[in-house]
Amino acid sequence: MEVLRSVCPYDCPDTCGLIINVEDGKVIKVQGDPEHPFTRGTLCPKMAHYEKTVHSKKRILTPLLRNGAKGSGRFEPISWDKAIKHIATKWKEIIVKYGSEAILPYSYAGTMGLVQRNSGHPFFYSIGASRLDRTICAPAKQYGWDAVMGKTMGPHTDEIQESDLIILWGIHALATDIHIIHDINIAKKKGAKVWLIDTFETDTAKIADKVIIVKPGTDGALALGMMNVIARDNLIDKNFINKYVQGYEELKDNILKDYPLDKVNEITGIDASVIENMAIQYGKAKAPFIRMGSGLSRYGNGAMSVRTITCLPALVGAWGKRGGGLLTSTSTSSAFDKKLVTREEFQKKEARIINMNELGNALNEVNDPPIMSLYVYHSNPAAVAPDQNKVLKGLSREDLFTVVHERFMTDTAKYADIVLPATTSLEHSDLYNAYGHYVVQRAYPAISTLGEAKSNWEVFSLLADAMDINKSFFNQSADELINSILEKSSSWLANTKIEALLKGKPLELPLPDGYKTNFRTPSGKIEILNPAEDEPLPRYFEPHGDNAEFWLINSPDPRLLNSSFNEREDLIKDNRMILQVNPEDASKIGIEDGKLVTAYNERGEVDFKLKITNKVPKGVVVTQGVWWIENTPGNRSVNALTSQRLTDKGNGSTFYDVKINIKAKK
Ligand SMILES: Nc1nc2c(c(=O)[nH]1)N[C@H]1C(S)=C(S)[C@@H](COP(=O)(O)OP(=O)(O)OC[C@H]3O[C@@H](n4cnc5c(=O)[nH]c(N)nc54)[C@H](O)[C@@H]3O)O[C@H]1N2
Ligand SMILES: Nc1nc2c(c(=O)[nH]1)N[C@H]1C(S)=C(S)[C@@H](COP(=O)(O)OP(=O)(O)OC[C@H]3O[C@@H](n4cnc5c(=O)[nH]c(N)nc54)[C@H](O)[C@@H]3O)O[C@H]1N2
Ligand code: SF4
Ligand SMILES: [Mo]
Repeated sequence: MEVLRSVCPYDCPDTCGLIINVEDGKVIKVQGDPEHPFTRGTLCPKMAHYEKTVHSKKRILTPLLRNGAKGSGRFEPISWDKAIKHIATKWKEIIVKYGSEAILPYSYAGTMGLVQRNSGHPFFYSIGASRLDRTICAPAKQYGWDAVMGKTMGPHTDEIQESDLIILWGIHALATDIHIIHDINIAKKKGAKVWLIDTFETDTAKIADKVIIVKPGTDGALALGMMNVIARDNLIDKNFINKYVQGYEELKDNILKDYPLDKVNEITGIDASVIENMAIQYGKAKAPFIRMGSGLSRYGNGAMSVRTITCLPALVGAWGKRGGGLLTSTSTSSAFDKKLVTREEFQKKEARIINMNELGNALNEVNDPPIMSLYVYHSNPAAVAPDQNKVLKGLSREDLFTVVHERFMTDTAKYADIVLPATTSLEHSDLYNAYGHYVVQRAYPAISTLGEAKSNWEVFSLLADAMDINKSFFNQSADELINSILEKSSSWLANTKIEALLKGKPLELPLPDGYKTNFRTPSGKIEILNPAEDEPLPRYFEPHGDNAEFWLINSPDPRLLNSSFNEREDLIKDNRMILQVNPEDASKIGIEDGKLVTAYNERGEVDFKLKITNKVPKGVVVTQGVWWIENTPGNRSVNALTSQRLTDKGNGSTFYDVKINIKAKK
């Protein structure tokens, strides 16, 4: 038996180090790497049996050509040679007839490795395809942080261990950032208190001392209310503000005038006394630490909500204290030069940009040129993109030539003209950086490729050859490309034990002394007042909403990762597509626990199994997970209800800014 190292490739802040046991070319066991400083030897339930995904009977193992209606999932095997020739011929025809922008790539986060994730970029730049604005996740969160903190580095997760008040704000850590619980538990043993601020009582409430339920999309108002009390009671850190903060006096005038507690109570649904108490405890904490998730940023006011909350630690000087601060995400991207993969310079002229959240519109509306071909890789837009009915209508177009490179027959793959089989992360090489900690790692293949599967990099090399482009760049292997990136390593990496990285070991990047108060903004200070913004000071404005009765929260399920892991019967045997509803709301509509209901709004109708629970407040309903349609009780999954509307800044998705009505299923 061989024991090898690898990295979890999924879009999760934890980016775990893996220990893989291989016997006769088969993965027989997967464990967390005890030497990985954040993983610390444990894995989430999904990856604890990654071998069931890697060796799943549902893997696609040969190229496939459609031989039934679009969406039917009927295909016949073809050779790689034929598949690549077919695609190149079609694309050459489309380019002659409509121009290269008629081709649209669609990819996101099936694998987070630097090379495999980005290997389509140099290819699509070279052929002049339309560009995709990859904003489905949380660009509004980034925007809100940047508006206050600029390029300041996020605090190390070890800080949490030293905090006396940890606030999990819009993050279901038990599902989406499970290893942070380790740090929280260390702090709790020393007496720290933990608060959870969410729209309903998630399972993360189990580790919290206090759960604060806020109306969807109103966190910005909550933060303004807290700041009002902090200013009123002079709970500020004056020295810190004088030295490091821009715009406190201006903010103070505004919040005292515009955000009295009764108004904030009305907006957020939280009692004025609770807000007051939160502010006082936050103001008096020695080293309060906020871990902010993405949930609250997926609204029409998401960037402003994040920006407002990000001002809180500045008022109380949390940045100056060991254990204090606020973490939205860490950035390790400057460790490796991504541009060596993406190669924007291969573009001859700037092609148009299409927002990935607006795929439904892009495929259906009149465009010049129209989108005539879609190439999907490591993403499943038919399930994960908002406004599913529009997306499926577009994918059904007979004149749209769709290619999907996938490991499984996803909702999107079922609409393809050609499906290409993809490797799993244990079958290819890559470099990984993280967004929830400061560890980077290189992974080598642990097993040979299964069937005829090929990695993203390999497929783009074949396509480049068939399209006669950039042969010298695409003729190198993924390993050669990785080595060339490491040879030109950043100064950050050069100061480390790079040999450990080459051996496939996790490598913690060193943080510069005093980084927490090195504010990388234009003014060099924390910019509560940001003169470059059209709203120079934080303020509250309402989310989009819809003309319907209930807010629909549709956030991560611990057993899935976006739509990944739908192949895993062992994980998802039961409790799929549950809609959690408050008892009073359920009795008002006259619907019973365990029965099928239909949720609907102007965009679509989706069937769920009802669960009546006090964990959800009145006026809000909750479903978790993005399910493949074959795993739902009806013929649509949750995104038939969500909207293509964008965030205030960052062009992001607004998944939770959605309202619905509910009726018993006929
Ligand atoms: N198991 C699992 N892990 C995952 C994922 C998954 O699908 N499953 N997805 C991965 C990806 S791609 C990402 S981006 C991250 C996301 O992970 P997180 O950063 O945790 O963010 P979200 O998943 O968007 O939502 C987290 C919480 O925000 C809450 N929320 C929604 N609206 C509001 C609001 O207005 N205010 C407040 N305070 N809370 C609100 C939701 O109820 C939810 O509990 O997780 C990653 N990890
Ligand atoms: N309703 C609702 N919708 C959401 C969300 C939500 O909270 N609610 N979350 C949103 C968020 S935060 C995100 S980030 C997006 C994510 O959306 P996606 O990036 O589309 O993520 P997945 O659904 O995990 O789909 C990834 C696919 O890539 C495939 N894959 C894995 N590795 C490889 C590989 O190496 N090569 C190729 N070619 N394929 C591979 C997997 O089999 C999988 O089907 O979803 C969004 N959608
Ligand atoms: S999904 Fe997240 S928690 Fe689970 S193994 Fe991967 S990185 Fe770790
Ligand atoms: Mo995401």
